[in-house]
Amino acid sequence: MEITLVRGDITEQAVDAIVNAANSSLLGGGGVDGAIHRRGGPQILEECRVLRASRYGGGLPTGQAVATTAGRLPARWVIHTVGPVYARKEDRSSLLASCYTESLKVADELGAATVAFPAVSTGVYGWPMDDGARIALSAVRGASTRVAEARFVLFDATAYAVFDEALTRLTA
Ligand code: AR6
Repeated sequence: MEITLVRGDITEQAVDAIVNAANSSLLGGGGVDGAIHRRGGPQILEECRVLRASRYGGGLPTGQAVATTAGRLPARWVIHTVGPVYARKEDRSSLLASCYTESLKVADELGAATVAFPAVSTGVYGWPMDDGARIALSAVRGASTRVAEARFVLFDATAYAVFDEALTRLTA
């Protein structure tokens, strides 16, 4: 699998699936989640509501992932995952790694060959970017998947530089 890094907005990625850094309610929020629902339109939220009513009445657990279609976005699917909150003691790095490996499992089920990820948990949920990048890249690199490209979409120059350095270290 090829791991690529781009600086940009995940809602503009023409890939098979983009990953959303959601919360367990699946009913939207700020950051990446807000941008995806805003640009993707009401169809995504409608499907999230159905998922809540059918499978996730108690919310989508941290570290798990589930897909909807992508509404008006250029991608075909949105894979929603819930990252751990950095400050909470019960939340562990393995849960952040799980966001990536579970998203790749869902991508395999969908038959998605190209998947774009944001830096899950590194915004509102407070995870330090360098640690978040290391966990993300190791999880994706170690995953057994048929996904051909995992693209990390970093919102700003600092995040891009941190991921670039972490990727260099991982592949050195
Ligand atoms: N494209 C790519 N990356 C982005 C974009 C974008 N359009 N917008 C923000 N980022 P966050 P979290 C970066 O807060 O920490 C929501 O309210 C951002 O700079 O979106 O997992 C949810 O509903 C940061 O590096 O997600 C949850 O309640 C990274 O994406 C909560 O926030 C993740 O930031 C989840 O928090």
